[in-house]
Amino acid sequence: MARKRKSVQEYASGVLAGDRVMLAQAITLVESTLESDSLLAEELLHAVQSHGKQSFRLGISGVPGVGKSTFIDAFGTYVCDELHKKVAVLAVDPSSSLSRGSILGDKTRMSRLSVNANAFIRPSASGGTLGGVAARTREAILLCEAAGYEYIVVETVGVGQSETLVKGMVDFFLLLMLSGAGDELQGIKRGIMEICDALVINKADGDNKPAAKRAAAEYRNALHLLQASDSGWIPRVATCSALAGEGIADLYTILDEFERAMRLNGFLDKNRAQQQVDWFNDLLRSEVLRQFYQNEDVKTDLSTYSSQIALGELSLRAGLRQLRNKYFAKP
Ligand SMILES: Nc1nc2c(ncn2[C@@H]2O[C@H](COP(=O)(O)OP(=O)(O)OP(=O)(O)O)[C@@H](O)[C@H]2O)c(=O)[nH]1
Ligand SMILES: [Mg+2]
Repeated sequence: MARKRKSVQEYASGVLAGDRVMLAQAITLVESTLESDSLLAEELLHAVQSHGKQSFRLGISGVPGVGKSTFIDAFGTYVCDELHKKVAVLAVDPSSSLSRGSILGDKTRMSRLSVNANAFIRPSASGGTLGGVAARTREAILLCEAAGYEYIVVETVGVGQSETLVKGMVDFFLLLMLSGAGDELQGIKRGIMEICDALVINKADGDNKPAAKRAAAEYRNALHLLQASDSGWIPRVATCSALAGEGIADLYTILDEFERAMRLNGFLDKNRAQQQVDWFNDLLRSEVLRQFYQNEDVKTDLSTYSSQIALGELSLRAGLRQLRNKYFAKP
């Protein structure tokens, strides 16, 4: 597929001017896995990096059907229309690496936000590993911020690894829940409680309202048992109805309180700096592994050693020692 190549300057000035079409094309460029696009993407990210615009990054997770898309539609519309801020919605989709589909960031469930002039919705990048998808989402965040989007929402399905990845790229992590669905079902383990900054019980409407309030009280008690995180922030519990638009403004108040406090105590910047370092280390680690396993000698040795080990002809220790001496020995 022939794409007319633009120069870095063309992309950069379009993005910095907030041109949505250019932004979408720039994201396509950084998502590209073509070696030939890689350097251009690097230069583009460098060219837009010191834009000096401020942003807040919000991660949202929850089991399928909990109401993430409906929530983002309501919340995003509120932020755009009432607070006059620009909102970008991105997604990390764990299923996309398997099916190459993209179930998140869907515009159909975000009917209001998708036509809002202040909003930008980008479906999940597909293909590659979950880590690869997440790496590209992270760069898409940077481009959206350069384009003047002040509120960046990153959505993911709550199935484990993707939450940790999203947590590592946002300032605030919000977990959407249902009342009465059972903690196990919703992946509520201690681990996930520890990474969330707010736990929000959705569908608190109609007959479901009392149960949602009860569940909120229970979670509040459970969260009290956890220690405050490095930031000093104690996770909040709230209820909302994304469908009816109830509780959305209250939730924004919580986010705003967090943002103010974390800018004041320096945690926001400190956390972002740490996320960059962590990210760099992750990428380096996967690059080293990739290079190692792509090496032809390694491939041959690995197949020989594997069959010897399977047959019991070689011990694990001996195999490891021999390969270590061959590939990592000091000169
Ligand atoms: N009663 C009620 N229904 C809701 C609410 N929020 C979402 N729903 C409904 O729940 C269903 C799922 O909502 P989605 O927003 O698509 O959920 P999701 O978490 O994005 O789902 P996936 O994209 O499949 O992971 C839809 O039929 C919504 O209309 C709410 O606050 N109250
Ligand atoms: Mg959805």
